Amino acid sequence: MEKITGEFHRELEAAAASIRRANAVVVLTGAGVSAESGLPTFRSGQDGMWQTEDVRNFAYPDGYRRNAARAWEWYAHRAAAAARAMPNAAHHALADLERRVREFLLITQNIDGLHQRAGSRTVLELHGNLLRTRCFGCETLGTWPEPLTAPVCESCGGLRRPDVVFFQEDLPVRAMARAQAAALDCDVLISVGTSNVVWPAAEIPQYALSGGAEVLIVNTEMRGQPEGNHVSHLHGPAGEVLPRLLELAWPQS
Ligand code: BV8
Ligand code: ZN
Repeated sequence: MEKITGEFHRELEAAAASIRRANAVVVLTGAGVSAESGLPTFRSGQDGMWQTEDVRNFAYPDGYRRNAARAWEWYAHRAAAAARAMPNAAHHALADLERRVREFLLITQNIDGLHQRAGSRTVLELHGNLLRTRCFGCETLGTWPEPLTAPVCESCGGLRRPDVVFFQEDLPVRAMARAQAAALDCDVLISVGTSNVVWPAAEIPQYALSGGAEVLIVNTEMRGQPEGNHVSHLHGPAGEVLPRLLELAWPQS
């Protein structure tokens, strides 16, 4: 984490006080929370996945259908990497936070399942879950086949895909409605490791601000992040900032 300057320490202390006082806390996470588990993010750093692979060919319905075999293999490798990855200190800190706060909701854009493996219980997956597969035709759910078979559905012969939300596909309606309502009602929203560019998830911090909440941004890069009187930027890797935040909020433990 950046050298703990006086200013940064004061920001952490103030953020910790907001969390300790809060009755309802909502957390919104993105790929940055899994970066310290070794999973590449989409748009940050040199490992940004979208920098290497053409997202248009794999993560859009038409692109996926056109490149089905390659796209299926790309997702199968990402699913295997997610299954091999271990939750990091940020995931564990968020599971700990859930146990300490009266009302808590973790909303994630991530599809790697690491929050659940770290013990988080109320997890809302806005973009689906990479560890499940689904059929474009009959919606039958499944898990990854090993070795890589062609993505053909055994039930209807349709095309199989990962059970994730592609671009130009709607997010699960009930999950999004629940996320917006929780953000409107919470006292503190903590945004962790998201570039805030993918809609409609990117509007969730705005719901929290319009509901009068404090918004804490935990990120290694603050460009493009919400700003304002009720927004605090906690600059640093989530795996270091979040445990520190909890230590300050509940020092005895
Ligand atoms: C939809 C699954 C209706 C697939 C994903 C309004 C305005 C502009 C655009 C749109 C709009 N409405 C709709 C759109 C289009 C589109 C969109 O938002 N496009 C953007 C890119 C311009 N949205 C959609 O299509 C959504 N659907 O709106 O349906 C519709 C119908 C028809 C036509 C149009 C619209 C669907 C969105 C879901 C897409 N699926 N993933 C897959 O993964 O393969 S999105 C993908 O991006 C991932 O799910 C990911 O979670 C998500 C967001 O990215 P982040 O998680 O933020 O990750 P990123 O790499 O960007 O950032 C990492 C951050 O971590 C950085 O800030 C970095 O600094 C930080 N970091 C790095 N290391 C650390 C760290 N922070 C802390 N600690 C560290 N160690
Ligand atoms: Zn099918």
